[in-house]
Amino acid sequence: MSVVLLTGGVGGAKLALGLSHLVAPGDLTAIVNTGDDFVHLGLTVSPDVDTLTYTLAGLSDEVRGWGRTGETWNFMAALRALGGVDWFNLGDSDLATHVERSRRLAAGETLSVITADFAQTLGIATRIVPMSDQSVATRIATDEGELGFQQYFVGRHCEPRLLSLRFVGAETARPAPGALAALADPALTAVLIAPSNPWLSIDPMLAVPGLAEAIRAAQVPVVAVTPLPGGRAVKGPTAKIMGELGLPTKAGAIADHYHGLIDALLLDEADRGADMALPHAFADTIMVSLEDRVRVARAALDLAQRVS
Ligand code: FO1
Repeated sequence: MSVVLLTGGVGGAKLALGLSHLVAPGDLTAIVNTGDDFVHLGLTVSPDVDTLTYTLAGLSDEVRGWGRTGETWNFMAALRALGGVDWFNLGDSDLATHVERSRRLAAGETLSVITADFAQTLGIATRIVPMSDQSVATRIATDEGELGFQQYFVGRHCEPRLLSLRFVGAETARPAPGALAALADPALTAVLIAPSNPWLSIDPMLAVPGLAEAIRAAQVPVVAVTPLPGGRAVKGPTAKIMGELGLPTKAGAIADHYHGLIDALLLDEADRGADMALPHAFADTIMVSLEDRVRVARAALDLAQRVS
């Protein structure tokens, strides 16, 4: 059984960890959003790739939801003392990741190779594959003008009203080789879409020409896990964005968004009573403990098997 997971950051990393307990080592591939990536202080930061890596290595800060556990902040304090830019926080250990990644990128290596090496060094069996080795930058048109993803998300705490999104570079980007290889694997049994923000985290991936086509060509069940249990996002601006896009904050709007891509949607127990033609199942999708993560992963795999 080989499984592909399309994922953004924190929620997707939780599901990836659950899946890693059910799928044989090496048979799980997480294709990760890189639309949030940006160059900050001269360093290439890949937040979702790092969240996956730190989570699967047992190094993530569970409370903050990003960065490393046990982090220290001497670099930020020193930067602040110099009057430097401090709206985006880079912890001391996390900084090593960005410095080493940036050095290797400048030397001509791809994000895929660097990410795979980091994962191997940290003892991670799951393949962590960026959606593309070419730059795709999510930009958000708001009532305050167009903002880069991190400017919007961290700098402005998602407060401006979102009008539309674009993914700069997507037209000429290609899916990372590891993403296409995982989707073409004859042993592939399911593609799962994490409970990540469909507009901010999954759409950048689907904007890379060839990725959605490769998912469809795999001819395996595609199952999304709702990012909106009971009409509310666990964390982050999904519900706010849906409102701003004029969409009802209901499971049906998630099903509509993924229309033509998914075969089934895993809903939360709080969504019982939802009016949905698409095949679906219910589970407690809130992931706090490791058992929760494994439960949601199992429910998603069971649903995939049911619709296969
Ligand atoms: N999120 C914040 O809310 N504030 C930060 O200062 C911040 C720094 C940061 C540094 C490295 C990293 O990998 C992630 C970081 N994040 C921070 C999280 C990140 O901005 C978002 O959570 C993701 O891009 C959305 O998935």
